Amino acid sequence: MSYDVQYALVRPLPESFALALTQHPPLVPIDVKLAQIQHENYSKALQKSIAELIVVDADEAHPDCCFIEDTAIVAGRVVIISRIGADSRRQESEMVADAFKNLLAREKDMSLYRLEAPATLDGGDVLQMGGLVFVGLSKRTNQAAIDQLELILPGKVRTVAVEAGLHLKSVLSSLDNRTLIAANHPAARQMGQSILSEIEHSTCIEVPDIAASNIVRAGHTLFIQDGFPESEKILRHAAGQRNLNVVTLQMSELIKADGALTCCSILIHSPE
Ligand code: CIR
Repeated sequence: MSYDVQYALVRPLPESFALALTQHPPLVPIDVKLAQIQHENYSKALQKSIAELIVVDADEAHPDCCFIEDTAIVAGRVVIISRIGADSRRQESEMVADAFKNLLAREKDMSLYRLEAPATLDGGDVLQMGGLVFVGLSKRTNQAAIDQLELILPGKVRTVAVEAGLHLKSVLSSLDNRTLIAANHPAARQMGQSILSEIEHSTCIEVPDIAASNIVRAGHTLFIQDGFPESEKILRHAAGQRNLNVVTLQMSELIKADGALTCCSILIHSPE
C-alpha cells in the first residue's frame, strides 16, 4: 500500500497540560485525563492513514509540548526547526530536532535547517498549498523568520497578515492544493483571499465554526473536529466530492488550550 503521508510526528500530552498557555482561560478547567484520551485517539486515528508514526517523548517541563506542529516546518524534503514565539515554549524544539536528526540518518534526501534569533515562528502560522508556503505574520511569528525562510525556500514564501486568532491556521487550513477551508469570519475571509489570489483556480469552502476550520488531511482521510454539526455537514459534502473518508475527533480539552487538529502533528509527505 502506498501512502501520501510517509511519516507523522506526534508528542504525547504531559500531565502538566493544565498549565498550557491559553488566550482565554476556560470556564470549565481542562480535564487532563480526558485531554490525554483525546490526544491518544488522534494519534491512533492518524496512524491508520500514514506509513509510520514517530512519537517524541512528552516533556513535563513543557505543558504545551503536544502542540508539536509549532516546533518545525517540513516543506517537501526540507525540515526547518523553528524558534517558537512564546518564551516558555522555546525549548520544545530541541527534542523534536533530535527526532528529525534520527530520521534524516534514514532519509538521505532530506535536509535540515534551523531558524536563528531574532526569528520567531510557530508552525501554526504556516500553511502549505499549491506549492507555496504561506506564513502568517502574527503575535508569534515575525518578519525575521519570514526573511530566513525566504533564503531556505527561495520563491516559495508568501506573507499573510494574521488579523484574528492565535495563528494563521486558527481560522483556516488547506483541504488540498486548490481548496481552502476557512471560518465564516471577516478576518478569515480576508486572509483566505490573500492566499487564494496566489493560486490559480483555487476556491474556499466556508464553515460556520472557527474551530472546525482547522482540518487535517492524510491520504484519503479527512480528519475533522467532532461537535460542530453545521460545519461537519459542509465538510462531509466536500469530502464526498473528493472520495475522502471522514474521521471525526473530539478535541474539546485541547481547544481549551487553543489547540486544534493540525497542531498535534507534523506530517512528512512521501517523495513524489
Ligand atoms: C500556545 O498558546 O502556544 C498553545 N497553548 C497552543 C498552540 C496551538 N498550536 C497550533 O495551533 N499550531
